[in-house]
Amino acid sequence: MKVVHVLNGPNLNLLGTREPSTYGTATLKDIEAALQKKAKAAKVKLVFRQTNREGELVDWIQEAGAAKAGVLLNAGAYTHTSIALHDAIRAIGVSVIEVHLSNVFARESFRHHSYISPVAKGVICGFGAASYELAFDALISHLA
Ligand code: CA2
Repeated sequence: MKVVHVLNGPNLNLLGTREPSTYGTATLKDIEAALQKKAKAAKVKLVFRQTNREGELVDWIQEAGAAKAGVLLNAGAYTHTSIALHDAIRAIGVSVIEVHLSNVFARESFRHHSYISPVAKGVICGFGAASYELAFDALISHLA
């Protein structure tokens, strides 16, 4: 059975409570429920996690590598700062798709650079909660 790990970084636990004009009204639970439904239909095991800690994301990326799982990663603001996440993705040799709710390129210039993109299979951003679903579909067809 294919396994997909969906890893979410800092502040994404606040989704649906603030800044709806930037991040939409769906909560992280709503996004997880939509993905679990798609995973069930695709007969994929889905692990969905969120943390505010950079090192925990590194641990989870390594775990995904050990499990040979595909990864959807929304690293939040660590996208723009973390060489540790870049190195972890490089090291594991499984496919990682970078996901963002917002179109980071239409926002402040400090969000235009990503340490994840050069080591990701691809990037999906700007479609709100649907970014996760689009990324899931892309990962499944890539893994097939
Ligand atoms: O658009 C995305 O998904 C981001 O990864 C979200 C990050 C941001 O730093 C990235 O540049 C783009 C921020 C997540 C914060 O989420 C919040 C949700 C609700 C209220 C406040 C923050």
